[in-house]
Amino acid sequence: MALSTRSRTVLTLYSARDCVHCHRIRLILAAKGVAYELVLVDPAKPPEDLIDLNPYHSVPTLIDRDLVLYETGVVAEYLDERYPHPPLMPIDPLSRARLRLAVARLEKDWLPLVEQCAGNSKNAEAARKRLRDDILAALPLFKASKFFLNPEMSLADCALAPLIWRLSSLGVSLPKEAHAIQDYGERIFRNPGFARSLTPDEKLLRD
Ligand SMILES: N[C@@H](CCC(=O)N[C@@H](CS)C(=O)NCC(=O)O)C(=O)O
Repeated sequence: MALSTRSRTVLTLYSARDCVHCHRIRLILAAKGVAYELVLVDPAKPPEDLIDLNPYHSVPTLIDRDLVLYETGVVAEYLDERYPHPPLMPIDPLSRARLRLAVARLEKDWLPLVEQCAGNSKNAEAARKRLRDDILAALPLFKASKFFLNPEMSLADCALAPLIWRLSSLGVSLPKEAHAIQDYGERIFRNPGFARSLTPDEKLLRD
């Protein structure tokens, strides 16, 4: 499926139908207007070609001619360097380090909770509470700048927005006082690139 006409398709992305990690990569590609072939797979039953390409059989997996990349952070940084416009990282080392640390914390603390929120078990309820509490504790950061820790959209937003998009479908509701977080999400969701980043299944996750 070609998502943009700005560049010829040379990339293939193996992606799940609903996955925060894959969504992060689709959002980066959409923000940069890069066309690619999207191969939707069931991560529980990876196809033979993905098994041959990636020792972990995981998605997202990106193919750029002879290069095969996996691990979402590696793919994200590669795409930002391979397609420098618009840049999704600031120029100065201090801001870059701050954003990288924010992404590392997201990957460690928040994104693993997404899978744990599924279902009605006590563990799922605990994961929803932890996600809600953690996000609310970060409210001042959402108020501090237009995008996350940065005046422009960055790789950190591409990691965070897929999570904010899913909150209500995960059963995590935020109080009215936290409208800065909803406002932050809306700023990204109303960008045409965001709509292009969604699979049909992900479109249904939010009204
Ligand atoms: N460490 C991986 C995690 C990505 C991940 O958890 N992907 C899931 C789909 S949402 C997956 O491929 N699971 C199947 C597997 O890992 O075998 C990354 O950063 O890319």
